[in-house]
Order: sequence, then structure tokens, then C-alpha cells
Amino acid sequence: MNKTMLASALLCGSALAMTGCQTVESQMQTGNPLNQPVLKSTINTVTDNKSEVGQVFLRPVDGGVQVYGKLMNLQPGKTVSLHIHETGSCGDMGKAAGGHFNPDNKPHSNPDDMNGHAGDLPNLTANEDGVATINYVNKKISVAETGKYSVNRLAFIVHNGVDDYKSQPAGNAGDRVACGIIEKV
Ligand SMILES: [Cu+2]
Repeated sequence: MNKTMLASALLCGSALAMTGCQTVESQMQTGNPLNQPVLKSTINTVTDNKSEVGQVFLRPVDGGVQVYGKLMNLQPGKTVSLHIHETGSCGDMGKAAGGHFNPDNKPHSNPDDMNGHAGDLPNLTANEDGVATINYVNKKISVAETGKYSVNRLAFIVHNGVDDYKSQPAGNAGDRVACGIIEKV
């Protein structure tokens, strides 16, 4: 077994339960496959029953942080939005997570705009099985334990609607439906 396969196998072992080996293995092909995820988040609905909807991993790659994983139990074909919010709390139906992570005080924009929020991420569309995958390199965040751009102990928020990448301050993305604290793996 070469080193690349070993790295994938190790990740599969730890992440198999919720993300599925196949998806994670192909997502690991972005950037250096030997870099393991440093941070992860288990995303739960914000309602009282807090049911799990998916897991998202973060690992360093050339020029940024790869954000990858999947959300499940969505309505097939539905597009939702995902952001990193500034406070690591999912209380009060997700409102406790505060606004978008925005360490440089920029306007909200599309995630590829270096002049936008660090916490901006692409919209996700569910497939026919209600599964939406994300595999995106964010160039404005860090997986370091602390620091201005670190997302350790911040929160992912899933919104019920599409982010228009334009409206301020959060893309008119709709209600907060799911939330996950970002934590060390
Ligand atoms: Cu948001």
C-alpha cells in the first residue's frame, strides 16, 4: 500500500460512519492527500430533536483550507446555503452563532471573492437521494488552533434557502436550519 492509499484508508476508517468512504476518498484528491483533516464538525438540526444531517471536515491544502463532506436528509434537488459563522454556539435555533465569520470586516460576497467574508461558502444542491456534498478550498481561513483567521471553535450554519452572494449581510439565505460547532478532530 503506498502512502496515498494509506492516508485515504485511515481517513475512511475514521470518517466512514457518516461521510461514506467513496466520497471522502475522491474528495481527498484535492491538494496533498497526506494532509489529514485537522478540524471537523457534526451538523445537527437546530430544532429540539437535534438530528444529525451530516459532517464536514477541514484540512490544510496549498493556498487554503479544503472544506469537504456532506449533508443528508435534504429534499432532493433542493439548494441550501452553508457558511462559517463567528460564534461557536448553536443555541437559540442557531441564532447564537452570530453573523458570518468576517475577521477583515468585508462585505458578504461569493465565496471566491477575496474581498468577501472569510466564512462565505458555495451553495449546495441535494442529489436525488437528498445528499449534498461540499468540496471547496477556502483561501481566507485557517485551521490553526487560534489566530485571526482560525475557524477552530466557530460554527457552520446551514440555511434553508439559496445565498444570492450579494445581499447584505448574509445573502438573503433564509432561516437557519442546521448548525455544527467546528472542533479539533
Ligand atoms: Cu449563514
